[in-house]
Amino acid sequence: MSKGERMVLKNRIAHRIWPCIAATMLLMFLVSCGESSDSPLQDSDGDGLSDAQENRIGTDPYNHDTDGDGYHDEEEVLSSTDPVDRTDPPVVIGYWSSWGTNHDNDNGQGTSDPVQFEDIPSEYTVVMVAFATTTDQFTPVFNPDPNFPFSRASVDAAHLKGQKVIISIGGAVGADFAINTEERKTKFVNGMIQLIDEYGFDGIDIDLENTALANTDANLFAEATQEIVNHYKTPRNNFWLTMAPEFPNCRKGKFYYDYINNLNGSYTLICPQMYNQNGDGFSKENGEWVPENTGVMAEFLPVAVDVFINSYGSQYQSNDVPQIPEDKFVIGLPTGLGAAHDGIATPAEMAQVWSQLTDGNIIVRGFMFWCIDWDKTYGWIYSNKASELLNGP
Ligand SMILES: [Ca+2]
Ligand SMILES: [Ca+2]
Ligand SMILES: [Ca+2]
Ligand SMILES: [Ca+2]
Repeated sequence: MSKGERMVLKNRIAHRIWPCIAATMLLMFLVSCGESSDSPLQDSDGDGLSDAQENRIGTDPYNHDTDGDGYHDEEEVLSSTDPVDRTDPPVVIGYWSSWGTNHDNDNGQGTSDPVQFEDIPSEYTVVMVAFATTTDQFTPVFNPDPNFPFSRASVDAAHLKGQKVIISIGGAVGADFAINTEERKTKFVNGMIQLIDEYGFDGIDIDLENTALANTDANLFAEATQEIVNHYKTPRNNFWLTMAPEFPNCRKGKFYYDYINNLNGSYTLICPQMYNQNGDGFSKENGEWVPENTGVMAEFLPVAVDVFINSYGSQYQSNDVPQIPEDKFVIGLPTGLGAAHDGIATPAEMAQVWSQLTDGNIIVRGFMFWCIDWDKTYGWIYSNKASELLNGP
């Protein structure tokens, strides 16, 4: 383990311990004074902690999520993460196929082992339920395969495991959204709200691809997204907005460039897909081309992260993407050979990249994986490695 990694780990461990101590001291204080009149129960921001409690532990009594990391103040105190550190907790995100199993014919890996929702390991702290699609270009449709039961009770059970459950909109197949009129926008928003209410999802994930990008108006769709987020965002409810754009679609002139910029300040996490782009890539400062591809991900990923986080080399057309704060940036990868055509990193390459980033003092929020069933097929090596890199062994 490098010095940088040790420092990061040390900081994370310290960050996990102090809220425990703070919470215990707070509890002792409250018990000893019996919540007397000089300890007001007023909870100005409705996050479950009283103003007095918040003043003692150093969180903002007028902001339900002091550090803006998507976990409200009480949630962080109860789970012993640091309520004033935007990188804690880190995230391991996985896509769950509500139809069971995936196959990828190009790499000769056959089909994946299907995963029942309830069997998703707790190493995955955020589960993206794939997918809400459409048959008429604007009404969201979500019909999980009856062989892979999924209901509101599934979401409740995941919450007990500490998992967030997000509905992902789009995907590569059957999601030909074309949100390009006010009428369609309204129908889409109402349909999503109905769907979210039915299952109790914690947020939405935008994964529009292919024709949906060509036929959907980025500005109008950003308005639709904001309306959904506003509908659910309450002091006690951190409704999440995440995105998984294919990285080339973030460039200036492409859908996600405008879409992301329109939603600055509103999104929780952005998880660019760093795979399946047939050797597309980014430029180094000297103009040297660094492609995405299986076998070269240890070279590609640090450059790609730099490009997004630091607007690195934005003088190059390839690198002209929206700047994303590092605590809102997640590296999107496939879980092995069966999960994608190209852009597959091994767990060893993930570790190499993580080490290089942390040595350079870059702490991104975590890893996103397509997909959980292929991770299972390969013995959970991806979620285990990500959890180890982010939380320690
Ligand atoms: Ca409060
Ligand atoms: Ca607060
Ligand atoms: Ca927080
Ligand atoms: Ca935090």
